[in-house]
Amino acid sequence: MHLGLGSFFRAHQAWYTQHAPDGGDWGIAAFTGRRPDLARALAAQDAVYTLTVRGAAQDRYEVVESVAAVHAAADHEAWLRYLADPRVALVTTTVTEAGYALRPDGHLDLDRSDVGADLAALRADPRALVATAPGRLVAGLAARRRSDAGPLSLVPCDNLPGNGAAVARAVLDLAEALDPALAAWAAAHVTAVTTMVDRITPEPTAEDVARVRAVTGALDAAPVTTEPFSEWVMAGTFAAGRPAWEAAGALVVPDVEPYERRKLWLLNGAHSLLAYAGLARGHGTVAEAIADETCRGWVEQWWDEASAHVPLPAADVAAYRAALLERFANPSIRHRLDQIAADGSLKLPVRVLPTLRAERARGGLAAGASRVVAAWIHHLRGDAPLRDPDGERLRVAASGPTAPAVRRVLALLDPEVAQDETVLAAVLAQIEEVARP
Ligand code: CS2
Repeated sequence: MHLGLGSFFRAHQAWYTQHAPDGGDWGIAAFTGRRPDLARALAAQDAVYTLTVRGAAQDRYEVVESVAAVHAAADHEAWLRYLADPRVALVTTTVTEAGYALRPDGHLDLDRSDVGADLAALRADPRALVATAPGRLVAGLAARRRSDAGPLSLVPCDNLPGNGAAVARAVLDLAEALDPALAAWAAAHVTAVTTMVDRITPEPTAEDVARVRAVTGALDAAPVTTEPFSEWVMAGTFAAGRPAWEAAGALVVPDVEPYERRKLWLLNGAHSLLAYAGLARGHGTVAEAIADETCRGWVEQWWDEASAHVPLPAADVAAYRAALLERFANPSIRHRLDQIAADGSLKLPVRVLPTLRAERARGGLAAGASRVVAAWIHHLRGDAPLRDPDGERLRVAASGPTAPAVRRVLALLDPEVAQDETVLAAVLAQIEEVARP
């Protein structure tokens, strides 16, 4: 099963399943996170879709058939029915960083109104329709326990460090609040696998539909476009088996952390920098921003700083950086900066702050890291619509005279960093720099 039917899942986990030698023995029942549109469009074409893999020089078209059924979130009865079936072995999730509803301390935010509403609904009726990812997972586990359907693994595929432990925390915290016996059952029967996922997959456009039709003749209302590069690294126990994803290129390792740092800091950190600095400099896409010498120099500086804390051989990191430059410059992938700019309050703490703290601890200036923060604050101070779960609070904190605004935003990000006068001064100077035409 999959929760979070969207482009990335269709270009990544579904693609690996399609390419696993035993993929034909498996099928994925995929559920949308919120909006039902994609489930409707895909259901009308038997959940089959075209994946366009766009390189700088040529495109490849592939028909993906590993998704067996698609459902809207509202089809909660189906969700519970599948999870009560012992043949279901895995639930992969792509629900964004915000979707796990975790507090900065890593525990489920039971004060969040949607989480509280789900808890109340489940207390009243275990089959009630719930909205959040933790709510849906816990409702599903309760159904699985009632039917004694056996072990299961959760496989989160979002850009969170230690995402296996994170989803386990979210689920166990909610289960504990609902029914400690359910939490005990889940702890004994459900494992959470940690993953690093990577494939740049922008939101599809009407142009994708037209191109697929023109080139392949297929009338596909929901094609996906992605890049040739793809990585999936995982660690942990699969309690009820899995497709042979490693035969399709996935890596199964004892520890994901080195890969996770490399990807979250170098790729995603640079993405956030390009998003905020690039938008400030009038760019619309990653390819445009990386072609701008100034942005590119800032990215290199950030990479020099972050690389020092990636526990992989220097040659590997250098090769990864070179590949990233090519991936970012891929002219066939229109990856919009405003899409990446969303949810900065959740992204910066995992993409940039670890390097900032590590650099300051060893007496460095952390200018590469602080520039990402500066570009973000500049974005918060602008008048483009903010997409962030903490948007209202951030907009207020970021308004008015610059120096106190920077201190207020930093305090929301990390109170300790907000006390660091060196970082404050750097951020102030860099906001000016980012804003300069
Ligand atoms: C991007 C990611 O939107 C974002 O924040 O940084 O979606 C990025 O494209 C993927 O992680 C690439 O694997």
